[in-house]
Amino acid sequence: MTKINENFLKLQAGYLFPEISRRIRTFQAKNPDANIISLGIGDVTQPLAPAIIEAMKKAVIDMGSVANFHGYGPEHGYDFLINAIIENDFKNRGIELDKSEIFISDGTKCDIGNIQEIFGIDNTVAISDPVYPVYVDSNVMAGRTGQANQNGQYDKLIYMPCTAENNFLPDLPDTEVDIIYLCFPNNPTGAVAPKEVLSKWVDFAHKNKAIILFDAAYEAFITDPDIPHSIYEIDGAKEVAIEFRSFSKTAGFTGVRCAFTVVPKQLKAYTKDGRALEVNPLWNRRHCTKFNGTSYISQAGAAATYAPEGKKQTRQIINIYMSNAALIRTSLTKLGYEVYGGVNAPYIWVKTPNGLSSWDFFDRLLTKTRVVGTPGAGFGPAGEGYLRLSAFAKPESVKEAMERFTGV
Ligand code: PGU
Repeated sequence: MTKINENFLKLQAGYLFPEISRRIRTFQAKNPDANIISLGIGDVTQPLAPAIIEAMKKAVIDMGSVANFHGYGPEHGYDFLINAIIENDFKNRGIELDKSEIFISDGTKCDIGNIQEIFGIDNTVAISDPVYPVYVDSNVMAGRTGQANQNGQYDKLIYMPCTAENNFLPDLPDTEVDIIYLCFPNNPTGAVAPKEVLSKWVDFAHKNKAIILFDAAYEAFITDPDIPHSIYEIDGAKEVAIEFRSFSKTAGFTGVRCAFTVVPKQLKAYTKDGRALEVNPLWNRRHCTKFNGTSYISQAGAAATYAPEGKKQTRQIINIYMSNAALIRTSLTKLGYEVYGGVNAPYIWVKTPNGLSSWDFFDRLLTKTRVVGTPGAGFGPAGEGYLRLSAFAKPESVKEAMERFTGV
């Protein structure tokens, strides 16, 4: 008799984004003529930059010749990409990394979902609330939580509420924790963490012998020059943090797939009898065993984002999304909404009007305006009463969506 992993039965609903798609499909089936605008899932809409297309075309041609064909690549990723990452994303900010500390993958979603596998099941996990739902769900699946209560909070997880009162920056937990998930620029609130906030977390992790899992998938959207792009800009962070980066939003790779994870050599975790061990070889072992590398073509495209033309072109695309964000912010503010984010992040966090629940506001928007957002409650209990709008839509769609908002 095959037993299932009963931890999956603890999961409360379907994964957030397929659930939203299901509701949209139901609505569209009943209203076939409705012209729906999605500001829901954070998925890019602009085509890839020409420099990326050129690099990927060349890589495809390589694959068609005996001399330049590429089969399984190195599990870590190709040196041409790793070296470009080290130079451009880190060295430029005063951070020295070794090639063996970078692991190229096909997405931050998989990496951040998988990383918890190398840590013991009895670790106490602290998670900002609201946040990208993968952190919670992957720990539920692993069995690191108990059941959810009626507020949607899982037993044994430490929730760190991020509210307007604390500027959407989590307070340090008052209990001991072992693993801390931080996401800056934040999905969904759009909040960013200044240096002193990150330093506070790095100190806390040192004191608690804890590890920070730092999701920086949106670092390219930071506009404020004082905001760190990497947690390694903080002294001592290499001893306590793993950082996740993705080309998905930076370079429009949601459909191409390429990302990377940084696991510094200095980072240690502990055996039950208190021996400190390097984490890097554990992740290396896991990565090599369960992953066969990101496609050569994707990595060639990713490397093109670091060449001068690629840099310029991807920046222009990010600017399009950030103009969308600015338009959403100003339009909704004019209409009297309380809005956050959208300045250093591609998400706008909107307080629902008249105390509506997140899902009620989602339904009202969809039926009255045919605009789709993401209910804040889907990102955690503290997201209740908010809706997230994504700036990744086409500019003309965002413009029209904002016109339709006047009719809510
Ligand atoms: N990390 C964060 C914080 C994200 O918001 C997303 C995507 C990812 C990682 C995924 O990165 P990949 O490298 O593309 O795997 N969040 C989107 C898409 C939803 C999803 O399920 O990933 C969003 O709308 O929140």
